[in-house]
Amino acid sequence: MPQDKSGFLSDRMQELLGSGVDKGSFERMQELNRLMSYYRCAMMAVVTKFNVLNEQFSLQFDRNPITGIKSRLKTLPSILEKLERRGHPLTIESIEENLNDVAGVRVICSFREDVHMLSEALMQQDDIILLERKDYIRNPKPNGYRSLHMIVSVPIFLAHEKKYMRVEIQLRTLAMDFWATLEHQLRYKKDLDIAADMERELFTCAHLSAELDERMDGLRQLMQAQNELSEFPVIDKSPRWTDQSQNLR
Ligand code: 0O2
Repeated sequence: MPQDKSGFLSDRMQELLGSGVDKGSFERMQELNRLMSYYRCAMMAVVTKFNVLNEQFSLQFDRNPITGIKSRLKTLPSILEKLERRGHPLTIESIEENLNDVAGVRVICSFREDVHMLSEALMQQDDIILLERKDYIRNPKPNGYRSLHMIVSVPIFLAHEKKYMRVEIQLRTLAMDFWATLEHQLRYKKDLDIAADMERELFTCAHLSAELDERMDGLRQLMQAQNELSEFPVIDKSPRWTDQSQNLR
């Protein structure tokens, strides 16, 4: 983004909505609000799907595979910046056509195997279309980032029509989320190129968090095996905490 951030934004807003307060710009503003509200509905539909899966799996396995669900809508400045960076037209149609991550849902899981189990369970639902899948758990990013990303298309049911909207879903474990959240904060706060030794340290931390996931998976498998052999299986009767927060960060 150029030096003068507010100047950049007001120029791009003008391009998107038109200059001055006329009928055209008012209509475009309404159209933009409508689009953002469709994205919000799609986001809510995906959150509900995961809440239902969590409920069902917690009955089946007597534990919650999901420890938290967060969601966010991309802000207008961030939408404009991304369209510009990718060389797409700054129009309302272009947002829907070219951006996959205006609506985002992040699902935090207890264990690694829950991530893949939940993604498969979601994809078995016949109203959801998978557009893209990136498995950064099996193939982490060079900096150590791990998560499972999916771009899906979900229907929202409006008064007189059914409309498909795209939502970006990120599934990760608590350990992956811990690393990604802090890494994002460190990068964001600095807002400059990260030093090579800091990069290495972050990579080491990513490796440690992956090891933690592996060991916790091992423990869970061990306990499950013991439980299966036991005459009196241990059933977790403690109350379940649910995350009601709706913000990605
Ligand atoms: P925000 O506000 O978190 O959404 P694209 O999504 O099209 O821009 P790309 O690179 O194909 O581009 O998408 P990718 O790799 O699927 O990653 C997109 C999102 O994943 C990012 O969104 C982050 O949320 C998360 N992510 C990807 N790489 C990293 C990383 O190295 N560290 C952390 N902490 N998060 C990462 P945004 O747009 O950056 O922001």
